[in-house]
This record gives sequence, structure tokens and C-alpha cells, in this order.
Amino acid sequence: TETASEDESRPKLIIVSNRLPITIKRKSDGQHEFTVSSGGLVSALEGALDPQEMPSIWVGWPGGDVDPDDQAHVAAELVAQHALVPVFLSAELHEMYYNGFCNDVLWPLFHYVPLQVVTLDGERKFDYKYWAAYTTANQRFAEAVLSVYRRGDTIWVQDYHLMLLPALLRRKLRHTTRIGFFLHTPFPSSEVYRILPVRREILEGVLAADLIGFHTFDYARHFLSVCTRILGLESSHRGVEFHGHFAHVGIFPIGIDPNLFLRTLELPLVKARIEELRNRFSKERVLIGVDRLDYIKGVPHKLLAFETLLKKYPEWNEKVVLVQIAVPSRIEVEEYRKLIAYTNELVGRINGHFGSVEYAPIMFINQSIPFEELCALYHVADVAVITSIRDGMNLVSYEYVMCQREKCGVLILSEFAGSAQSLSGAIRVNPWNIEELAAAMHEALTMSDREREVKHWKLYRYVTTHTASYWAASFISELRQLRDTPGLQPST
Ligand code: GDG
Repeated sequence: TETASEDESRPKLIIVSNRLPITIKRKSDGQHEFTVSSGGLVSALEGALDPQEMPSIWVGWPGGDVDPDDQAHVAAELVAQHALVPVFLSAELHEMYYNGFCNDVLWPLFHYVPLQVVTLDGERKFDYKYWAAYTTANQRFAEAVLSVYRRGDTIWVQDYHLMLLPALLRRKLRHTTRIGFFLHTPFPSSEVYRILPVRREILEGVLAADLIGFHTFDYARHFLSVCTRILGLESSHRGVEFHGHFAHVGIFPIGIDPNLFLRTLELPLVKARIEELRNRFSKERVLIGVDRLDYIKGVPHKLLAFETLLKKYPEWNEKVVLVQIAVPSRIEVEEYRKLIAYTNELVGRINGHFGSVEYAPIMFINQSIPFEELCALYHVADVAVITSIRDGMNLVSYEYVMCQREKCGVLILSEFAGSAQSLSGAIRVNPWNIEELAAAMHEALTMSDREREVKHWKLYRYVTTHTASYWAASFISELRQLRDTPGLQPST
């Protein structure tokens, strides 16, 4: 792997995200073991970057607690072996920055869940101590970026955790340094965004970037209108000027790595598992749901609609199952614990009512499953059901399509997911309309072969052309081309 120290002179791309794509484990002999994870962003960047043309380095929180005595040599090893630069945060700072501000203030608000004044235990949701932690954490990231930055480097900041970072960096870097920012969540309408007590600070943080990217046209439009209404700035569809600096705004819908799914389905182990699952479900049709257990994913809506399907269309009793993978997520945040309790109750109620010794309508898997198992399940499922009440994009919808070349399964997709803007081959639903959602499940289960094929190929064409590496490559190339924007001095 190319590292900064091997070739200090060549301009590089510095990627910054909350979490580094790595897990660190301390072995019994005191040494550290690193496992690089293969998340969506990792494969997107792998496909998009040519290390010969531009080496890259990644800055982020390495996860867990690394003993302060070990930090220096862990950092040295990570940089040298993997071109990863760790930002160590104390457990307390991380808790307040990540759970307190990112996941309990920004995340709900960006998904149209307004802030509550107080929580059940009497604590305020928006508290300046969380905001202070967010500011401090962003400063730590800035210091780490600056420690590896060399003149000519390009910087790409990811997501809502780091919205102050563009401005913090800009203070120290000349204006010819290209800084990009991409938001993976929705950006809400101004009437919701304006609730945020630190709405100006967050906007000013992001506006120091040269290029601000969103998944969809609507998110970009909301952002521009917020700049006008809250900061009183003039904007055009191209972007917005703030303190003599022009922040370009662009739409870059993310995708997946389609070949990863095609390759995985060819593995003998996965083929064998598909056979097993086919036998297991020989008498039942299968609906599949795959979600982090987050309130934005609308899992209760899905369960209620499935219950309505069984009630209103009794012919499906004992003939259909819903396999719901619900990966536990952010369990330190109260809202997520309430969601787990409610979801468990619903599953119990529905299985209790419609189940028998031979049959349980819902298989609720409240844990993460291996990627190979996920692909096999996608492959055998007749229908995928995505009911997000808001979702920046939703990659599960793309992944299901890639695993359905043979069966041409049906995709039921919430109109509140970013991916609904582009996946016109899906049955699009409003997840709040439980009756309509149940009817869509029935429609999907009874759709003719011909219609399924037509819909599938529409979806397939989109997913295979709008890939993750296409996303990353277009963002980076647009960011770098801004060098040539008239009025800006060439970078030295
Ligand atoms: C955010 C935005 C946006 C899930 N369960 C298992 C598993 N997964 C994988 C899926 C998929 C990923 O997790 C989830 O991605 P999504 O895009 O659906 O959702 P978020 O995590 O909320 O991501 C979202 C995304 O950022 C990118 O910009 O699309 O809107 O909210 O890849 O396959 N993977 C394995 N086992 C599981 O049990 N191996």
C-alpha cells in the first residue's frame, strides 16, 4: 500500500470519515492485530482511485479504546501498513460527540424527527456540552488531517459527523486547497433544519468546502434554500457564495460494487447454502428485510403491514414468511433501545397470533449475519421490502437487485428512501399507509413473470451503471477540476 511517508512529494487524496475501515484487537502478547473491513466506502474508493495517479490516505477514529501508552506505535503501524491515520478520542469525548450530538441530535433532525425538549430521564436532548464535544472532536480530526497534509493534496470529508471540518481546515490551508464534503444522510427542508440551535455554525462549517455533494436533487435543493433562508445568502443551482468563497453543490448518488455480489453468488459455499435455503423454504414464499435496527428504517411499519397481509389475505397463511435481519445499532441511545423493545413485542404478537407448531410467519434475526449468508438470502427471497421513513439512499435496495438475476424478484421500496428517486422498477410505497403496504406485498407475491422481468431489468440496468466507484470517481474528478475554475489561482 502506498503511504504518505513513502512518497511525500506526490499530491494525494486525504479521505476523512468518522470511522476508519478497521478493527483493532489487542492480543494477549500485547501486540495489536488489525483487520481492515470492506465497507461500501472502501470498495467505492478502491474502484475509483488509481494509486499510480493519486495515492490516498484515510483519517478517522479507529474504534474502541486504545491504551494511551500504545497509541503512538499503533498510529505508526497503521500509517505504514495501511495508509490509515487514527484520530484517538477518549471514551468520554467519543460518547458525547458520537452518541450525544451526531446520533441523538443531527441524525434524527436530518431524518425529520424533531428534537425532544426533554427525555424520559429528564435530560435535555440538545445540550451545549454535546455541541462542545462535537466541536472538540472536529478539531482533533482537523489536527490529524493537517499532520499529514502536504501542499497540492486534495481533501474529501465524509458525512454529518464532520460538518465543521471544512471550515477548521480552511483556516489553516490556502484557498487553492481543494476540500470536498459529502453528506450520506438526507438534508432536510429548511423548516425542519431551522430547529437546530447551532444551525448557522453547522452551515458555515460546511460552506468552507469547494464542493458539497448530496445523494439526490431534493437534498441539494433543501441545502441551497437553507443557505438563503438562514444565512441570507444568494444561491444558484450551481452553489452558494459565502465570504467571497464559492461552494459548489452537486448531486452524486452513491451505488454499490455489483461485481462483489455476482462473484459471491458464484462461490461454491454460497451455492450450497442457496440450495439448503431453497429446501428450507420449499413450501413458503419469502419476503426479506435487511436493516440496521434504526427508527428511520420503518421496521415496525413493515411488521404491521405484514400482519395486515396475513389478516386481509388469509390465503397467505402458512405460505409466506418474512425474514427480517435487524442488526443492532447505537444501543447506547435511548431511542434505539425503545425501538428494540417495541419491535420484539410486535414480532411476538404476530408470531403468537398467526404461528403454529409448524409455522412462524416472521423470522426475526436480531444480529449481524455473514456477507455470504446475506447474499444467499437475497438470492432466494421472492420479494425485498424496504420501508424507510427517511433514508439518504439505501444500499440494501441495490444489493437485492444484484442478487436477483435468475429469479427477477420484486422490490418494494419506500418513496422516502433516496434510491426511490432512481429505481423506477420498484413498487414504490408510502410506509405510513399500512394498508397500501400490505396490498403491495400481495401484489409483489402475485405479479406475473413477464412484469417481474421487465421491472427487474430496469432496476438491474441502473444498479450496474451507477456504481460506487462511479460515484467516487465523479465526485473526485469534479472536485479536482475546480482547480481550473476561472477566478481561482492555480494551485502551487
Ligand atoms: C447510510 C445511510 C446510505 C446490513 N445488515 C447486514 C449487513 N448490512 C449491510 C447492507 C448494506 C449496509 O449494511 C446498510 O447500508 P444502507 O445504505 O442500507 O444504510 P445505512 O447503514 O443507514 O447507511 C444510507 C448509506 O449511508 C451510504 O451513503 O445509503 O441512506 O443511512 O450494505 O448489506 N451486512 C452484513 N450482515 C448483515 O447482517 N454482512
